Amino acid sequence: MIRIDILSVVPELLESPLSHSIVKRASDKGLAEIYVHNIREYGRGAYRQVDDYPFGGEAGMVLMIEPIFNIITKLKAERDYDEVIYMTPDGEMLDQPMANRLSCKRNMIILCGHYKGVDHRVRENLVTMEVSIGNYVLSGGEIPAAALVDSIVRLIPGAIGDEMSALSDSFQDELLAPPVYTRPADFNGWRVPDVLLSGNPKLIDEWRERESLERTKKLRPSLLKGED
Ligand code: 6GU
Repeated sequence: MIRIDILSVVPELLESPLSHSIVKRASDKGLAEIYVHNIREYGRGAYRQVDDYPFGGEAGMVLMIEPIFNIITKLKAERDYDEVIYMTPDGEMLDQPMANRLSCKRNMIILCGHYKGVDHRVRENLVTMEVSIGNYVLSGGEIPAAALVDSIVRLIPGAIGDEMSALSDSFQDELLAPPVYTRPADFNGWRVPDVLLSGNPKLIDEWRERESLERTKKLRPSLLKGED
């Protein structure tokens, strides 16, 4: 059982990705417990203030340390956490080996930034790991957190119907997955490769391996050189 606590000022952004498909199935089966906490509920005063102007002056608002400290402290009093992850474009890039590693953890907190980010003391004192999903900027950490959680949860044994299928994903063996086709075998003259209709498992396996290698060479040569 893996437990993930996600902290956000816009929890609504996380609702749909966590309540459908494989992530939902894993939750329903009790393979993963995923909770979304609204940081605003931990804000101070009648307005539940969670952000403020940056010291030194600059445009944009910064998430305050106090509400985040309070929620993390409360969660840590209830159980031990293996990681407190902050989603940020300057973090370590999410890739398949990172997802594999994190899928073996028990309890994780994922903090989503928003606006200009969080008070840096959160990162210096509370966060154990910083994760980015790519070299581009999104408006907040929620969509990246949803991507991270999906990449982790789908690897938990039992989350995917056919347990083999996560292992045959692209990247899992540093190769892209081969093409797949389904009926009809001929759509207006666009035909499925004959070998897939041959019924010969050995030929089909060989074709898939060859396609994987060729697609990787063409589309992601850096994977073959071990650069990614
Ligand atoms: Cl983790 N957060 C934001 N705001 N933008 C991103 C990102 C994270 N990863 C790539 N872009």
